[in-house]
Amino acid sequence: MSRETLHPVPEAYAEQSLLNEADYFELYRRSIDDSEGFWREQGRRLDWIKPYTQVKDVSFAKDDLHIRWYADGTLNVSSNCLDRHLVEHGDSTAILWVGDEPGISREISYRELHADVCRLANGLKSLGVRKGDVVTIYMPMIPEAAVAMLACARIGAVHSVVFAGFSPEALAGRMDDGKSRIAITANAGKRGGKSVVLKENVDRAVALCRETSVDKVVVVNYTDDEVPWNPARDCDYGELVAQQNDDCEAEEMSAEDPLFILYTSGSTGKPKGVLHTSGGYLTYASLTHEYVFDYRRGERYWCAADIGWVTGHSYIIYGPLANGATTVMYEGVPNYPDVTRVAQIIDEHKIEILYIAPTAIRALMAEGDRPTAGASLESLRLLGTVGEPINPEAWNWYHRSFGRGHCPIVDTWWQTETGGAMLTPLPGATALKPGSATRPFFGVRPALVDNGGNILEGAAEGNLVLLDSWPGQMRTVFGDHQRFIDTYFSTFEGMYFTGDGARRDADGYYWITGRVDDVLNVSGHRMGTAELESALVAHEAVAEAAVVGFPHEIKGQGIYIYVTLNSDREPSEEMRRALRDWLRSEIGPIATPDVIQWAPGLPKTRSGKIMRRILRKIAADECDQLGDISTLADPSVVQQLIDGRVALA
Ligand code: 6R9
Repeated sequence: MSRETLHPVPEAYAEQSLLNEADYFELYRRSIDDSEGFWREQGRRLDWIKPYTQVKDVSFAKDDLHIRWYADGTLNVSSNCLDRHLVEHGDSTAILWVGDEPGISREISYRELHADVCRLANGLKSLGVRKGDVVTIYMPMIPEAAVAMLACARIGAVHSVVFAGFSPEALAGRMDDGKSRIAITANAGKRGGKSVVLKENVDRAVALCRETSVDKVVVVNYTDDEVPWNPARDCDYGELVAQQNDDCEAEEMSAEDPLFILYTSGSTGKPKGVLHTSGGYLTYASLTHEYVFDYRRGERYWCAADIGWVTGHSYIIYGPLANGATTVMYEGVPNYPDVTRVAQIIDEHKIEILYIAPTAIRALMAEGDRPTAGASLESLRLLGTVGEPINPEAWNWYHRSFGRGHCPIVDTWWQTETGGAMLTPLPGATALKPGSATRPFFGVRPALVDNGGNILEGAAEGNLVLLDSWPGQMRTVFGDHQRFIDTYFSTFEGMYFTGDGARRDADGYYWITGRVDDVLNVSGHRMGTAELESALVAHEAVAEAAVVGFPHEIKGQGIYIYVTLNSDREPSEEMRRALRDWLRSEIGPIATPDVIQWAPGLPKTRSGKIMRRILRKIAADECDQLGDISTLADPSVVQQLIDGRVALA
């Protein structure tokens, strides 16, 4: 099937959606021609304590970079997600929590969630947490994780959620960077029938911290697991909230006060603390959630991400709750206890909208018809994907199996940095092409540029940039504003550089071709090759290492590692295992390499730069397409690497 197959907007959508195709074009034009007026209006979807008079104050110029939205307005994000729904919708379900084991679920109303958040907010205050403090959240997918995020927002503390799959070393690095003095965790988590160690990881991380001293660890005693306890530092979540009042006045925050930090990988060095602020971020998360999912109150909406990633922030927590939605929070994994789990959850809870990563779709697709055989899936009306390009085969399978051929699929392209969806279909307005994230959302001005920064017109392929700001844009790299400027605004003058490549077809549809920088996307998780390499060379046996991605059927990209050992070390299976374990402990299981190849030397230019292009070709088994290797300092290493690869296979 050609990837240009067009799926027109289904009739039911064209008639009943918030917007049809003509509406989209009209509103899009307005959002660009009168950006200030458009966003002035959209900001009103939130409740402001002091209404803004200023809307947009932005410059992308490298020497005058500033990004401010609604700057003189004040609000509280948690009030917008909770309090304002209480009068008319207090009893409707805010969070539908689905446990790891089948048959276990819980519905939490807006009223209950509000009370839980207030109690923890008061509890955090009693521990001395103040406005502007950074609170680390390292939690399983349980309702307390959402409560913790919202409680921070309520008192003006800045949360830094760290994915519970990260190692103590990675957690410590993030706590240090944020100078975080308090962590919220659970004794353990459950995922796919296994227990996940959390509190012990926090203990180890706290001991590793160099830049901060963590004086409080709040622990949800969620499972029966016994964990070591330090009475001077550890604090039982249940006891803490039991003593608290269930009302807590929300802190008045400026629109530009920080809401959260979320660490993400870049092409160089250690992970960056992406900082998002309050008013603009919530406006954008709420607006995109409503329009991208064509969301109506009362519908059950399931974003199957983890709160450790930005998708969980914007589309499990902030966007849906700002809109008074019922958001499903699932503790487990898509294939536990078996591959029918996702379909069973949809049927059991009559879920209308499913938003999930291509890697999960591909993993289920590998099981043929089994994941949806015998399921009704009658309640579903819309599907979505996020995190990586979806190949047309997986798109078609998703459409046919879960979508029963009639549910549209919104393929949403965005980034931790963008706060919300940027290129995306709107289900009532956009005819779909499998594999394309289609068109820009309101207020978004994408462009393609060549390597010299020249804007390409019409059908073209190039570097994806954004020409103007939108309210959900990140504001800085926490603690390192220069890195923010260098990373995003220095490659192409006056433009935000996404790090992605894309193609635009004759219909103006965008097709993301993947990262053009040294960032891998493994099962939708971002990983910098530099981060992996610096962890590898920190191992006592390693002299040098280079990491590249290669095409992987399920994960999208796999991790391929070339290692040169110190001269007194010998390659062996045992060494391979040791390096694999090392990466898992330095970063986490998501950094487990797929291939480790011993490299007597690496292909370098005369100036010492590793030519990754060559390493990528070898890893992809495209040794006949290496291109020009004459600029290498020692071209003979290439043949050694090719021979080494053959020996591996
Ligand atoms: C939301 C999220 C961002 C990177 C991004 C791009 C890739 C995300 C995509 C997609 C193709 C899509 N990406 N969505 N590529 N189509 N629909 O994933 O944020 O973890 O920061 O990753 O993911 O390469 O630059 P984040």
